[in-house]
This record gives sequence, C-alpha cells and structure tokens, in this order.
Amino acid sequence: MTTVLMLIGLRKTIMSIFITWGALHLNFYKLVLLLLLNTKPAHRFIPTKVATAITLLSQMGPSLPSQQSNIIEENVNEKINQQFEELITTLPSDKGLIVPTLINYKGFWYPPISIFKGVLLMQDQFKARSTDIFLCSAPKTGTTWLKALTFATMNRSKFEFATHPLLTTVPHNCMPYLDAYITDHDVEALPSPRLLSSHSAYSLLPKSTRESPDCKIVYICRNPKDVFVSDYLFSMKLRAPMFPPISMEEAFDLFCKGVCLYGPYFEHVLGYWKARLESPEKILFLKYEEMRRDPVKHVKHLAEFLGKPFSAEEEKAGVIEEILKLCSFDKLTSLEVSKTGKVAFVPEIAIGNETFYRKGKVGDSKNHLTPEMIERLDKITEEKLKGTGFAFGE
Ligand code: PAP
Repeated sequence: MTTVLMLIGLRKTIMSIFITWGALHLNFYKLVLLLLLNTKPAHRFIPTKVATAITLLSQMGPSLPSQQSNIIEENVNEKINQQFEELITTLPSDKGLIVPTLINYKGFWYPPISIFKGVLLMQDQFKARSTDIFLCSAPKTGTTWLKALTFATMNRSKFEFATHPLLTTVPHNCMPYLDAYITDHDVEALPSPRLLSSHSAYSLLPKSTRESPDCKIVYICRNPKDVFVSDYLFSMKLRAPMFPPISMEEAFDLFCKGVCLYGPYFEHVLGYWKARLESPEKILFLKYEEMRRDPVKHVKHLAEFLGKPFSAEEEKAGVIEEILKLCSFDKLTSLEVSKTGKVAFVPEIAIGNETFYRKGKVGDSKNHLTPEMIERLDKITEEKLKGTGFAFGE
C-alpha cells in the first residue's frame, strides 16, 4: 500500500514538474499543438456553412476551383509529413497571437499547423503556369478587399452585378488560399487562368512562380501601425481561451522585433518591393491607403496589369464604379453571408466571416496605440526603409 501511495505521489510530482516546465518552454506548446492539431482532425471544427462555401467555390468562374479540383484526402506525402514534424520541433520558436507558438522557417514566422505543411508542399510540388495570377499580402493589409476587386474585375463579363457571387460568397471563398489549399486539393486540376492567393513571403513562394516570366503577382501592403492594430484585434477574437491572454503591449513588442504571422512585416514588404523593382511587368505593388484614396485609378491599373483593361464602353457604362460598389466595405459588411458564414482555410480553425471586417479605415491605429508606441514603430519603419526607395502610403 505504501509503495502504491509513493508511486502515486511520484507520478504527481513528475506531472507538476512537466507542466511547470511546459508553461515556461514554448516547445511544450508545440507538442500540445501537435497532439491537438495533427491528429487528422477530419474537418472537426468545420460547420456545414463552410461545406456549402466549398461547394459554391466549385461552381464559379474561370480562375476558381472547379469540380475537377477535387478535395483530396491528403496531398501530404510521407516526405513532407516527416519534414513537417522534424521542423516544428527544431526550428526557432516564439510567441504567437492566434496560436501560442510561431516557428521561424527561412526567416519568416509560421504557425506549426497544416498551413506550414502547405508551404513545404508549395515549394516541393507547385508548378507555375504562365497564366497564373497570385494575390500576395501579409495578413491584415487589405487582402479581402483585393480578392473581391480582382475576382470582380477578372470575371466582369461572366456575372451580372445584381446576382453576383460576391453577394453570397465571401471574397476568401472565391479563390484558393494556396498556403492551405494545396494540402488537400489538387491544384493541377484548377482551370487556367488560376487566381490564387498567398500570405507567404516572396522568397517562400514556389520557385517556379518566382522564376516564371509570365505569371503575375499582385501585392498589397499597408502602413505597419494599422496592420499591427488590425492584426492584434483580429487575433484576439480567434485566440482560444485555453491559451493565456496576450496584452497589446506584449504583442506590440513581438511585432516590433519582427515576430508576427508570416512576418517580419518589413521584410515581407521589402521582399516583394525588391522583386518588383527587378520585374515591374511581373509584380504590381499596391498600397491600401492609396487605393482607399483613389480606388478608380487603382482598379483601372489592376485591370490593365492583369491584361483585362476596361474598354471605353465599360468605363462609360460605369463598370468600374459598379465593381467598387460591390466590393466596398459597406456593401460587403451589409451582406448576410458576411454576418453568418465561416471560412476554414485550414481544418484546425474556422473563422467567422464577420471577423474579416472591422473599420476599414486608414489611420485607425492612432485610436489604439500610445504616442510612445507610435514613435517607436515610426522609428523602426524609418530605419527599415532607409535606402530602399520605398515608403508606405499615408
Ligand atoms: P486577412 O489577412 O485576414 O485576409 P485583410 O483583408 O488583409 O485580412 O485585412 C483586414 C483589414 O481590411 C481590416 O482592417 P481594419 O481592422 O483596420 O478595419 C478590414 O476592416 C479591412 N477590409 C476588409 N474588407 C475591406 C473592404 N472591402 N474595403 C476596405 N477595407 C476592408
């Protein structure tokens, strides 16, 4: 009996040491995440509405996944699985906002979930086509708006504005988010031209995409203060209550030292900026603030860049204004689909559609950051951009 009690006592002591150690070491969270998230979740968090969105996705436009782009059981082969598991336990890690841990892969921060497998797959297997169009961005820089505008522009002769798919489908479900999509879909089955999106850094896009002289990349950036605030508030809505809360001050410190999803933010922007300087015909570089100020000019430019310029008749008929109205913050937020549906880029997390819209304003960060925070981030921005010839929009 005494031996049994001693054993129980010993077990409890070992457990408490393990838990205390775990709370202090990020690798523990990696292991927990592995256990929680890497156990073939079989779309465990995906509600029926997401399945409906996937079906809709398969019924639309030229650059959208068609029925042939079957959802496949798993695209991840043994080699990628092994690479994934090795990397997530050996790469440098730090704190994350949505998931508690981020890992640093080739200079950029990823969550150790299936998106990271997607990035490995993108590099290993993705074959660019000369007709591919990539919409690239760091998170919270205007991706949702850019997706809506590009989808509406590319498909303008296909859909009536009164019955447009964007009235019933969120922009994120109108095109594959490659980083996640590639893990369980056949990207080869997508018809051309493929309209794809990615949050990955330029250096981590598939080699064939970077090297193809013809496939196009549209990149959008936004001033870092608004990006940080938008990201923090968005992430706090998604952070699971089981993980300890993270204050805005702490998240700000992480952002300033470059630790943020897909970041460091400045390196993300500058990677695309440098690539754009080298290949201006391949990369269109947009700034959220400038687009907000003069959206007509930018949508015209976008259409020209994509090889679908608006005709004089279209301009006269007000097609650009119709597209802008359809994709506007007010219109999109008023739709039923934006209030009720969910997007599940990855099986692990389903995101309420309403979460993608907050204020859609330029400069809202001044209502959230202290003057000291603003000064600190402005200083970092100045240092990072020195000598690059690049400036953020205001
Ligand atoms: P994502 O990375 O999660 O896709 P993304 O769309 O890049 O997010 O950025 C979200 C920001 O774009 C939000 O900014 P805010 O937090 O400062 O408000 C969101 O409100 C804004 N946004 C979303 N849709 C539009 C739109 N149609 N027009 C303008 N801004 C928009």
